[in-house]
Amino acid sequence: MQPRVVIIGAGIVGTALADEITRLGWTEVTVLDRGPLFRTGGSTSHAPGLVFQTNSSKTMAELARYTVEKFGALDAFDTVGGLEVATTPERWTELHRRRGWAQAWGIEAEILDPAACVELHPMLDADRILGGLHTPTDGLAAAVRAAERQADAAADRGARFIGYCEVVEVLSAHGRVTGVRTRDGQELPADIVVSAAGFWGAELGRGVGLTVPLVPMAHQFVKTGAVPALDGDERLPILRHQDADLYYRTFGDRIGIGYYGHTPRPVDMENLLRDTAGEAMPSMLPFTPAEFEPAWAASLELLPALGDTAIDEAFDGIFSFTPDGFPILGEHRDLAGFWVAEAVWVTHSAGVARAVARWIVDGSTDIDLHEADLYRFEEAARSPEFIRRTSVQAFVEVYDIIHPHQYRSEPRDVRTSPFHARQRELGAFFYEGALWERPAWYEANAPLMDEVAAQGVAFPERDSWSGAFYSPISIAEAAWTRTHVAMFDMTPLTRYEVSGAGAAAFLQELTTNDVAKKPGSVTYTLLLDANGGVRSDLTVARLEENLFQVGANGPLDFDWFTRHLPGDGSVALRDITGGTCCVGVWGPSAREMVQPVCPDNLSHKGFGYFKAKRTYLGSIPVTMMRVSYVGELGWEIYTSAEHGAALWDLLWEAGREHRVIAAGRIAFNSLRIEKGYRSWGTDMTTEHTPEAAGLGFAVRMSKPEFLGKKVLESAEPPGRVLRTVMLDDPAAVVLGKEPVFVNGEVAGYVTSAGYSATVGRTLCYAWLPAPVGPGDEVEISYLTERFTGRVRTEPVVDPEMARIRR
Ligand code: FAD
Ligand code: THG
Repeated sequence: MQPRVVIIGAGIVGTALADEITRLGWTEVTVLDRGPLFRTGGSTSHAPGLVFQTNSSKTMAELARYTVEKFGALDAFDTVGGLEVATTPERWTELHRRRGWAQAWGIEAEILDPAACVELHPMLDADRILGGLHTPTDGLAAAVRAAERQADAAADRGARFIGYCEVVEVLSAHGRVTGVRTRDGQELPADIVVSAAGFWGAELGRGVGLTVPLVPMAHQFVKTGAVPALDGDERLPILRHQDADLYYRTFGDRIGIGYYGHTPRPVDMENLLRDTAGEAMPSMLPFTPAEFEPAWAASLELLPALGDTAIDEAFDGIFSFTPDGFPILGEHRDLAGFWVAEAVWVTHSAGVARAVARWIVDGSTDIDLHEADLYRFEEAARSPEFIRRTSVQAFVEVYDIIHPHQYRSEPRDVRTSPFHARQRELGAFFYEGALWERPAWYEANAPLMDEVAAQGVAFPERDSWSGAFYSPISIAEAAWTRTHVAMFDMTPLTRYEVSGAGAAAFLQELTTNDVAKKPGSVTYTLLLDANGGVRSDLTVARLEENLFQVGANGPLDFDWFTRHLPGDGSVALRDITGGTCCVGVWGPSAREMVQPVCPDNLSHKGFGYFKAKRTYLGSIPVTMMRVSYVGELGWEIYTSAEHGAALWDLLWEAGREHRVIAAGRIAFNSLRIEKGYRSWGTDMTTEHTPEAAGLGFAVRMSKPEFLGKKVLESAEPPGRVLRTVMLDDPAAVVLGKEPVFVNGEVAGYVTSAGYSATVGRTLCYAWLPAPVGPGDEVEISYLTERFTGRVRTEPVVDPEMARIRR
C-alpha cells in the first residue's frame, strides 16, 4: 500500500509538493488549508511574484532556475527579465560580483551601462544610476495561478485538496505520525505529514516538540495608481534598487513597490488574527504609511514619472525570515514522518518541492540541501532569543552587501573556548562561526611581519574588498607555522564520543574507510549518502576497543549519526564539544616543544602519524592525536574544559624558547589549501562523489558494506573534479564562488581560496571539467577584473609528506 501523505498548507509550497510527490508515484496525497483554495490568505495569495534567480548560494540559484522552468511550462511565468541597478560605487562593484555568481551557477547575466538600463526600463532616470545587472531569464511568477496549476496536475493523479480545513493537532504513536486532527474534530490518518504552513510553521512545529527557526515579519508593499507615462502594454523588467531597499514591478500601467527599509516588525502569532482583523487576509497587516516615506522619496528620484501618480493600495504583508535567510527543510528526528518545508520564497518554491519530494519518497536528494536543513542549527541557535534577533537582522540585511567573511555582529561571545582570555591578551581579531568566537589573526604577531619578510615572504597589498575582515599578519602566522611552531585553537571543531559494544560496527557501516583498526589509531573517513555523495568527512580515533572520538563538521553529522544509531542500545553517541577543548600545536619545532612536558615518548617511532594517545602534559590529562589539518608535524591536544586555561599556559611556557605563536583562522585556511585538504560544505557536498572531490583515497571498497558503497561500485568516472588553481599575479586574490573560464567559456567555479605564504600566490579550489588538468590555464573573474591562473598538481606544499611524517 502507498504511504498516505497529508500536506498542511495549499500555498505555493504545499501545492508544488503535492505535484512533485504525486509525480513520483505516491498518489495518496491530501492537502489541507485553513483558508479558501487557492487564494488561501497565506503569503502566496498576495506575493507580487518577482523572481530574481541570482544568489550567492548555488543551491538557491538552482532551486530558482527549476522554478522558472516549471512555471514557464505551466504558463504561470512572464519572462520580463530582471534588472538590478547601482546608485553607489559599492553597489556597482557588488553587481559585478553578482554577475559572477550568475555565471558560476549557469544563469545568463550581463552588466549594462545606464543608457542600456533605460532602454530596458524607460522610467529610470539615467543620471541616477551607474549601471545595472540584467538577467534576461528572470521574471514574474503568477503565484496563485502556479499553485492552482500544480494542484490541478496533482489532482489529476489522485490528490485531494480541501479548503477551510485547519489542522489543530498532529497525531502520533510510538514516535511516528499517524494523522492529523482538524478544527471540526475530524481525524485524517497519515503516514507522512508535511508542514507547508508558511509562517504558521513555527507554531505547528511547537505542537510536535520541534523548533522551526523562522520569524514571521511584516514587509511593506504598495501599488500606485496609473502612471501616465506607461500605456500598460510595456513588459518592463522587474527592478531592484537595493541601495534604497526597494524593488518594483508593473501591473499594467501601475507600479508595485516593495520595501525592506522600514523598522523590522516581527509578528506575534498569538495576536495575529486580532492584528490582521480589518484586512483582506490573515497575512496582511495594516499599512504603516510613515514608515514608507523614505521609500516613496527614493522611488521618485529613481523613477521620476512616479511623480504623476500616487499610492493607491498598500499593506504590510507577512512572510517568514530565518536566522541565515535559508529555508527550513527536513524531517523531525524524533517524530518519524513529520516533515517541514517552510520559509520558502515563491522564487524557490518548485525547486524546493522537487527536492523535498525526492527526499521524502527516495530518502535522499540529488541537490545539496545542507544550507537549508532543519538540523543545521547549533543548540544555542535554537533559542527563541537567537532566532528572533538573527531573523530580524536577516530582514535588515536582506539587500545589504555582505562580505563573504563578514560574521555576525550580534549576538556575540555566546561560545568561547577556555583560551579566550589569553587570545584577547594577544590581540585576537575574532570571527564568529557556529556561535564560537574564533581568532582570525593576532595583533601580537605584527612584529613577525618584518622578520618573515626578511626571509623572503611577500605581503602583497589588497584592494579594499579582499582587504576587509583581513590582516596581512595572517601571512606571517602561516609562514611561522611552516618554519617554527604555532598554537591553533581547535575547540570549535565538533567532536563526538561513540561508545559501546556496537560502536566499531556502527562506524564501519556508516563510513567509507576502515576505522576498525587497533586502539590508538586515527582514520580519515567519509560519510556518504545513499547516492554516494559526500555528506561529511571525519576523523575517527579509536581510543579503546569500544570507545571512539569522532572529529566532525557540525550539527548535521550529529543528526546523521543519531538517525542511523542501531535500535538495540549497543551504541551511545555524545557530543563532547562543549565540555572539552583542543589546541593544535603544529610546526617543525612542535616535538621539541611538547616533549619536555610529556611523560610519553613523542618520537616518530613512539607516536606515529595518525595515532592517538591518552597521556599527560604536566599534570593535565590529555588526549593527543597526531593529525594536522595544516599539514605540519604536531598534534591536536584535547582536554576537558576545566583544564583548558592551564593547558594553554603550559604549552605557551613550553614554547617560549621555540618562539611559539598563537595563529588564527586565516593562516589555518591558507595552510590547509596548500596541503590539498578539503573543507566539507564549501569544497564538496553530497553533490560530489569521493573520487570527484579528490577523496577516493579515503574509500575502502574492499570493506564488505558501507552506506553508499553500492552506488560507487557502478559509478561512472566523474565529469567534473575539484582542482587546485594557482593565480599568476602575486597580488591577485579571490574569495570563493567566482566563475572560472577555460578558453573564454565559463567552465566552473571557485569554492575556497587563500593566499599561500609558501608559494607567494593565491591558491584556490575550483570545480572544473575533468579534462582540465595540471598545467592548464584558466581565468577567474573577481569583481570588475579577471585574473589568470593555472591548475596545479596537489598538494602544492610538501607532496612527499616529509614535513608531517618524521
Ligand atoms: P503560504 O502561502 O503562507 O501558505 C501556507 C498555507 O498554510 C496558508 O495557505 C495557510 O492558510 C495554511 N495553513 C497554515 N496553518 C495551517 C493549519 N494549521 N491548517 C491548515 N492550513 C494551514 N517571494 C518571492 O519569491 N518573490 C516576491 O516578489 C515576493 N514578494 C513578497 C511580497 C510580500 C508582500 C510578501 C508578504 C511576501 C513576498 N514573497 C515573495 C514571499 C512569498 O510570498 C512567500 O515566501 C511564499 O508565498 C510562501 O509560500 P508558502 O506556501 O510557504 O506559504
Ligand atoms: N581534525 C579532526 N577532525 C576533523 C578535522 C580536523 N574532522 C573534520 C575535518 N577536520 C576533517 N578534515 C580533514 C581533512 C584532512 C585531514 C584531516 C581532516 C588529513 N588528511 C591527510 C591527507 O589527506 O593526506 C591524511 C589522510 C590519511 O592519512 O588518510 O589529515 O582537522 N580531529
